[in-house]
Amino acid sequence: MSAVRGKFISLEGGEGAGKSTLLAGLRECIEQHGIALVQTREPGGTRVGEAVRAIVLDPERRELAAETELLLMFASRAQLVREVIEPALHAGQWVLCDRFADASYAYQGGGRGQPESRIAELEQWACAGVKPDLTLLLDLSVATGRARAAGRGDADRIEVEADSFFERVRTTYRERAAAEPARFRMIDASQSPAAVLKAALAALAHLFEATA
Ligand code: Z5A
Repeated sequence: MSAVRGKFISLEGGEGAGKSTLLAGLRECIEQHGIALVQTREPGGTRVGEAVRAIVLDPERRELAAETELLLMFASRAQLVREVIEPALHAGQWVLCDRFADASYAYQGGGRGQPESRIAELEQWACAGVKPDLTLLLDLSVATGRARAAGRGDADRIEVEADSFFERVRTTYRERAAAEPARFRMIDASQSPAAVLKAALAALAHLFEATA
């Protein structure tokens, strides 16, 4: 067990924003600093969470109510916090997570219209105080994100939504970033992958300094 708690970094953004691409580069740089890292994703990251992921992204499950979708996202998150994130942070490891609670505010709140107060209640209960130290928001126009994601095969249950849904998602993310500037760093995701990585590493600099 380590005396120093690890750092928790989440990546957020719309479809095709480049989170997976950035994760690979970030992972390499963090490990080069000699920091033990756990990389995970939402929904998913545990056996229970991956089962939830299969349900919520299944395009055949058109019957899923917005309330059920929201609860399932938090069911996956509650498990991930207890099984993966909190034990890793407690052991001094860093956690790099592809999406976290902000995604529920953006997609289920902004996108589906679920009340923000209800999402906040669920966050308080399911996350038990675990919150990212830093959230990198990859901001990109819906059109560019969708163009990048096109041609990857069949769209999942959320990807089939209209552009207006993803515009609301983007607006909610940007509002959350503006409301919590100390936690969020918004990165222009229309830049090259190398420029996005450079901006992300600049945003991580204070975390590396705190660890040195
Ligand atoms: N969801 C939710 O509704 N509520 C929640 O609480 C949570 C999630 C946690 C997860 O899907 C879905 O769950 C997601 C939100 C919802 N639905 N949507 N839409 P996912 O994990 O399968 O997919 P995603 O999170 O949306 O990511 P993505 O679409 O796979 O994109 P990405 O990882 O951000 O992008 P990428 O794979 O790195 O890049 C996409 C393409 O662009 C690829 O060809 C790259 O080579 C290219 N790329 C990447 N970066 C660049 C740059 N900088 N320039 C040019 N091209 C680039």
